[in-house]
Amino acid sequence: MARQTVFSGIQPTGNIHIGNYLGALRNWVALQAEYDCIYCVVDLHAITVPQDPATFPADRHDAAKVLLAMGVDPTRSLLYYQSRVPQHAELSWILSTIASTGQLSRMTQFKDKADKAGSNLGLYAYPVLMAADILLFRADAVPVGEDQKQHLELTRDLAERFNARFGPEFPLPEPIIPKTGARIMSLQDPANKMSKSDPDPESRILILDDAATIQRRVKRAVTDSGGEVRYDWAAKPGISNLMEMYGLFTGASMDQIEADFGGGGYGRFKGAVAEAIIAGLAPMQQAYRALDDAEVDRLLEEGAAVARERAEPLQQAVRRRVGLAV
Ligand code: ATP
Ligand code: LTN
Repeated sequence: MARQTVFSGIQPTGNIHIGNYLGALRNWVALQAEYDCIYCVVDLHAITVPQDPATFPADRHDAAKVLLAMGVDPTRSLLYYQSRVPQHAELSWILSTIASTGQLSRMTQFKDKADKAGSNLGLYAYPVLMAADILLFRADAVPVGEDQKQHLELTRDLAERFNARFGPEFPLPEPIIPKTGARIMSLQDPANKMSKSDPDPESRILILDDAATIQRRVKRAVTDSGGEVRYDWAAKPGISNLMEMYGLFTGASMDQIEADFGGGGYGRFKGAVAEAIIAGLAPMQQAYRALDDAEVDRLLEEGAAVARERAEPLQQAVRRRVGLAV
């Protein structure tokens, strides 16, 4: 049987953090063993909030570099910048003609971002472009964090609607969301997710942060009253968040962490969390430093060329369905 296709994307909107890694990127790397994987730095999504044209190319390059350093392997998977493959935008337009404006108005990410940054048509249409990314390659599965679940549902709705109207073209993609780590919370406010765009840098740990920064941020992480290390999101969200991070970096279960650190106070546990994160990120940081910038550019352009060739017959099938083919 042919291997199933996996597609996912990340916005080059700031530095990649451990929430991105534990929620999604860790799966990107692991899935390469079994699936035909396509990974995309979604620069067209990123410009739905204002980016500085002078620094954006460097941000985009850096996002690609971090992905390579984490283990996205261009000899096994496709990796490219979204804007270099024009079929994404073309399919997005076609899907926009069957997308419901009512459903788009209900997307929580749109509501959040429109409240903060003001709205524009691109921000509103953002989930349609995401659906186009996924459906362009007929992806079967999409590794993402919890916050993207609603967008995946919209993608499936659009695929179903297209298939009903124009004939069976798209499989319905399944989200791959991890059981733990799907929603890593801010270190400063465990009620909000860790995010690249949070104005407070103390709220997150970046993949490239040095040991002293990691130690400081974990030490200052907001924790709950009482000194007991117990996995309980309702009563102890700050500690539960740190426990998930520790568990994911070391392989320890929540029960095991409670047995090892339960009564030892927060200080000892936080020290161990920081050490686990530092050790977990070290190989990525080493790999990042070893990458050659010109080689990274070359790999991304090569990925885009292969993606364009692969996308074209698939997109031609869509044009045929809609009555746009010559
Ligand atoms: P922004 O704050 O600019 O929206 P972000 O930090 O949410 O950025 P994205 O580029 O939107 O990052 O997301 C990349 C991937 O990381 C997505 O699959 C997303 O679901 C996942 N992700 C983002 N934040 C978290 C988090 N706090 N915990 C787990 N997964 C996350
Ligand atoms: N919307 C996603 C990024 C994204 C994506 C995709 C994820 C764009 N296209 C396709 C999975 C599949 C985000 O904000 N994290």
